[in-house]
Amino acid sequence: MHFLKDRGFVHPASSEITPRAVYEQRRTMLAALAAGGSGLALAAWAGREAMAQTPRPNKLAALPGQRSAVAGAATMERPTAYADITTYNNFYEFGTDKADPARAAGTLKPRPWTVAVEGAVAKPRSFDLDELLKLAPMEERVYRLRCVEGWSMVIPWVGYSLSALIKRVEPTSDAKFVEFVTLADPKQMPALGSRVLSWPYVEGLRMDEAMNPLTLLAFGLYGEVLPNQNGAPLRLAVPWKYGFKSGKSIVKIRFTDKQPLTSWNRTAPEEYGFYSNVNPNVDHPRWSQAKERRIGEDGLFAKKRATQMFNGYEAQVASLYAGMDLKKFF
Ligand SMILES: Nc1nc2c(c(=O)[nH]1)N[C@H]1C(S)=C(S)[C@@H](COP(=O)(O)O)O[C@H]1N2
Ligand SMILES: [Mo]
Repeated sequence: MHFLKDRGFVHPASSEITPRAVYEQRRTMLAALAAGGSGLALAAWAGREAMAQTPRPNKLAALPGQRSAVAGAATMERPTAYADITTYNNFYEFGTDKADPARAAGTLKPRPWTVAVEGAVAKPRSFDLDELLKLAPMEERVYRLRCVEGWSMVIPWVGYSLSALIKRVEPTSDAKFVEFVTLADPKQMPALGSRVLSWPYVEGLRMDEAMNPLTLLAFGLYGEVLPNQNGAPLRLAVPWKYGFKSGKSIVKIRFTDKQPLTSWNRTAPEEYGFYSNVNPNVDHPRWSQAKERRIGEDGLFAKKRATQMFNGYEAQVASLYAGMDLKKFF
């Protein structure tokens, strides 16, 4: 089969830290803070702790990643459980129920896989999955994911900045936007007959958004290759935008001079704009975006969390939108 289980792999990551060690580390840190430690040290420590809480679930092939140096790449929040991340999904090609993708995506074949990179670039070409896996060092990045529906998760991805791939193909001065086209194969995807969306699933970013170091080409999560339902073998993770901007199972990346017509924008233009930055002050026409339900915290007394501007990545990305009316460009 495509992905052999690989339990023998020696994974030298922080996942080997025992819960006990993590607990001791926390005590040390709190003591240091009480003694006047800096917020920066706390942030660095919390990031490390988040990584330490992400052991491999031992279900798929290992895909370790080194700690990322990208600012904002390690949220302090506790990662959502692997079981939740992999059973509560939006992947409409496999059905619209949250449980459908985990149930039905076994028919997706993530190998062999090629991604065509074309359009306004000096060096258009196709990349085989194995080439993509080796194109840049894999990093672990713990990102918040905020779905436009009002729920969120914290996902420890493995991947590298999309910019690494973009630089390889040398975009021309005509490249103002990037279009992402995902797989649409009725033999592998049972729900392509449904008309909830126009297929293939198309998404897009402005060139500077695509080049931002936070924009991640993800190949794995929790130290393993992506489960099919999360967009195997590669998908995007754009943490400051609503989840639907992060297309799963990408087969084509096209550079254009025009803003791409995305599937959601085509289906419901008054509800889903091109930018779709997470913004608690701009409501969806049919519901508020001020709060979110964190998956895994849905007990009887669980409080909703306040949604943060740019999903908490304001320091890293607000400058991309300086001077823009975010109510107009929603
Ligand atoms: N191809 C494709 N990509 C997709 C979707 C989809 O239906 N098809 N759903 C999007 C939405 S709405 C969200 S919230 C995220 C969910 O990603 P996850 O299931 O890995 O959490 O994937 C996005 N990418
Ligand atoms: Mo979503």
